[in-house]
Amino acid sequence: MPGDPQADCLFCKIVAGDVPATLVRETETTVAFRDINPQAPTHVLVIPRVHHPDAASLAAAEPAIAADVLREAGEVAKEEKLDSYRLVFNTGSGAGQTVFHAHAHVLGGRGLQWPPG
Ligand code: D5M
Repeated sequence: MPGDPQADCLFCKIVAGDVPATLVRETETTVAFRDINPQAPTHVLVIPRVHHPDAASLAAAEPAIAADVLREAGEVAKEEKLDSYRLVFNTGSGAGQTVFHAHAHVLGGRGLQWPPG
């Protein structure tokens, strides 16, 4: 079923507690944890507990949970005291997506260039 945990998904394993992560926040529908390979002083990933391969698929299937991810990204930024920050949803391997479970990158704590690479 869409949304069900996938045995081969790293982020489903983090949701299940089978792979350790440095948790920042948790809600009924989302988990936020520090990126293992930070690209900025603050680099947190916000993921839905349900499995969908990317942000657009999540929004199409479960829009309320997509909204939860966005709200939680804002809460992370507030807790990390970020005046400015960037939300990134890499979608597809050509855009750098490596984990095919929807996630928002919350990046901040340094100047961020535009356009991104
Ligand atoms: O983002 C996937 C991100 O996931 C990437 O920035 C590394 C991060 N990552 C990979 N494994 C882990 C673990 N175990 N803990 C925390 N963060 C992790 P993408 O947009 O798919 O490239």
